[in-house]
Amino acid sequence: MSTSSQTTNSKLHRILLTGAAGGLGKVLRERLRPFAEILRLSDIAAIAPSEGAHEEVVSCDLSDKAAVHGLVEGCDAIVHLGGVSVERPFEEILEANIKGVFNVYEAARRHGVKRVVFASSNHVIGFHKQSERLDASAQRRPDGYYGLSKSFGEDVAQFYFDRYGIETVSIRIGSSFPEPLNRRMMSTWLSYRDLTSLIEKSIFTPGVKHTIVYGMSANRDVWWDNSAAAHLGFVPQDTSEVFRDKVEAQPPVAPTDPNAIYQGGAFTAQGPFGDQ
Ligand code: NAI
Ligand code: 15L
Repeated sequence: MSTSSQTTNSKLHRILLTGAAGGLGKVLRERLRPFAEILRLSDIAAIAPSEGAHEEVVSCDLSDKAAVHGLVEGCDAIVHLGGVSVERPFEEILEANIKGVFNVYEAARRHGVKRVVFASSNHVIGFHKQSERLDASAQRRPDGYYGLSKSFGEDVAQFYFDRYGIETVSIRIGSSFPEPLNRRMMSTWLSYRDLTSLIEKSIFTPGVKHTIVYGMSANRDVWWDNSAAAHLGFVPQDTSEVFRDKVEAQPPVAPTDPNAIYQGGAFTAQGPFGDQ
């Protein structure tokens, strides 16, 4: 992060947001506005046009190396949300997530970007049981090609810190939606307010090296321990408890259902696809 382009302690000149047309991207388009003079919004899908000089809209396929290098040039930090966000055939994951994350970091290296916030996922550790409590050093147990791609992304982040000093916060997001959609998400839910706060901390906290943090609100029954990321100063403000009655009105989940066994829930049983 170049201090020369930092206008205050809490505002950069230009932040790149990939995945800007997605569910979280649309939310963060508004919520990241205070953190940069210019937000560069990018996606392979159509994005609503720029609403003023504080926004730049750039269409880009993350698997296109040259396009990504152009996209990253001139940015002070990258919030990398773009990619396939569910379990899909490996070839799709390979292009968007694996080549995509590599292209983003190579471009960051070439263009001197020193801070990345990487949208990792709980599916990096999805095959751990819900009875386990994990910290950031827990063995990774990806629950599919998607989880594998996020695991690769975390390794890329570590490599680019060790080799080039590019700092990253990898946020293993639980389930970030307006409200928890099922019993599993009572543990994994991350409110949009808490997501925004965590991204703010991830952009501006000095000296994060490569930090892994679990993205969850202050839920009652959690599986993850964020003490290794205490330096971020992230204190979640919301809790899934306020939705408990609504969620528990849903039919019970069978004890043999992956949603009741594994931290990654149904992702542990999706695929393979076709002949893979
Ligand atoms: P989303 O699927 O709504 O958004 C992802 C965006 O990436 C889409 O707009 C899509 O068009 C774009 N994209 C896909 N392939 C691309 C490519 N080749 N080039 C450029 N853009 C491409 O997902 P959502 O929910 O907004 O999640 C954002 C990020 O956070 C994703 O990386 C996801 O894996 C991660 N995440 C989200 C969680 C959640 O609960 N919403 C939980 C864990 C991780
Ligand atoms: C994810 O990684 C997905 O991107 C999101 O759509 C949810 O399925 C979430 O995990 C989850 O585990 O609930």
